[in-house]
Amino acid sequence: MATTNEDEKILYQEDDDFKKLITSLPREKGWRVPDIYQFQGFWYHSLMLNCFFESQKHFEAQDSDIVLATFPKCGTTWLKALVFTIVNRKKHSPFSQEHPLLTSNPHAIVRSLEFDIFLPNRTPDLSSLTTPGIVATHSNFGLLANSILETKCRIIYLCRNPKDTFISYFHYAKKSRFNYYEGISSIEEGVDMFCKGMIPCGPIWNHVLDYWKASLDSPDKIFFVTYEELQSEPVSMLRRMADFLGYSFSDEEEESGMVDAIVKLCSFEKLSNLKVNVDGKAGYGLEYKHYFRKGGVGDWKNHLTNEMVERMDAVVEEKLQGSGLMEAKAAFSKSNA
Ligand code: PAP
Repeated sequence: MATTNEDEKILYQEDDDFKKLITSLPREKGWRVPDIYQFQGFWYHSLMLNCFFESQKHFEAQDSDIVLATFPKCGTTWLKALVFTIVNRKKHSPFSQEHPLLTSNPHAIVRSLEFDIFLPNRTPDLSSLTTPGIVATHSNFGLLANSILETKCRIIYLCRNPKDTFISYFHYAKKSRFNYYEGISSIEEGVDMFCKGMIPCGPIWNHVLDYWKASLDSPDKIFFVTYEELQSEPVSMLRRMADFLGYSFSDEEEESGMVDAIVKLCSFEKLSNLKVNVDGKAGYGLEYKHYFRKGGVGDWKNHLTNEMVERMDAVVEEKLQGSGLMEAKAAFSKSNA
C-alpha cells in the first residue's frame, strides 16, 4: 500500500493502476510522510505523484494562463504574491489598504495545480482560480501537462541556491510532518539524502536543469529567475517579469512608485507579520506561518559544517557542469560555495 499516512488517506483514494505503479517503484524514507518513490528519475511522495498525473491528464491551459513553476522552498509564496499583484494591479491597487494579500495568504489566492486543483478521484476545483489563470506547480518539466507546452501560456520558473533550499526544506519538513512521523531526524541525514537526490521533487539539479535548458530554447515561453536575483534587484526583476508576462508598467505607473509599492507589499517583512500569516491555516491544516521562516540569502552558513558544504557543492557542481547555469546565475556559481 503506497500510503501509510492517515491524512493522505482522507484526502484521496488511490486507484488500482496507481497502486500497482507505486508498489513497483524504488522507495526510500520520506521527509514528512513515511515514503518517497522514484519515478522517471525524480523522487515524490505518493500523493504528489498522483496529483502530477491528474494535472498532466486534465489541466487545459489557456493562452492567457501563467504557470509559476518552482522547486519546493525556492520562494513559491513570494512569487505567487508578486505575480498576482503585478497582473491584477488595475483591479487591486498595491497602494490600497483593501488589497487581498493583506487578508489572504498567497497560497489561498494563487492555487497550486497539485493538492488544490487536481486531486485524484476528485472533481477538479476550478472555482477559486484567478482571472487570468495564475496557477503554481512543483512539477518537474517532464511531467507538465501537454497543454502548458502547446498553448501560448507563459511559465515563470523560480529556483534558489541549493544549500539554502535544503535548509529551508529541512526546517519546513520538521515542522510539517504528518501524524507524528519522525521523518529525517538530523541535518546529517538530510544532507546525505539531498546529495543522493532524494528529496521530494529532487534531485534539485535535474529539476533546475530541465527548466534551464527549456528556458534557453524558448525564452519567450519560460522566464528563469532565482530567489537571489529577486532579493538583490527586486525592482528591475519585477519590471522584467511584468514585461515578459505582457503587463509592462506604464510611465505613469512608474512615476507613481507602483513598482516599489509591489515590492514592499510582497516583502517578507510585510507578509510574514500580517495576522492571516501569523495565525491562519490552510484548508489542509498547515499553519501559514510555516511558509515564512527567515526569508534571506545564505542561511546555510549558520547550519552546515565545512564537510557538508564541500559534499553538497561537489555534487551540485558535478551535475551542473557544462550547462552554463553556474556561469549565468550567481545562486549556482562556485563563488557562492
Ligand atoms: P513552498 O514551496 O512550500 O510553497 P516556498 O514559499 O517556496 O514554500 O518557500 C518558503 C521560503 O520562502 C522560506 O525560506 P526560508 O526557510 O529560507 O526562510 C520563506 O521564509 C521564504 N519566503 C516566504 N515568503 C517570502 C517573501 N515574501 N519574500 C522572501 N522570502 C519569502
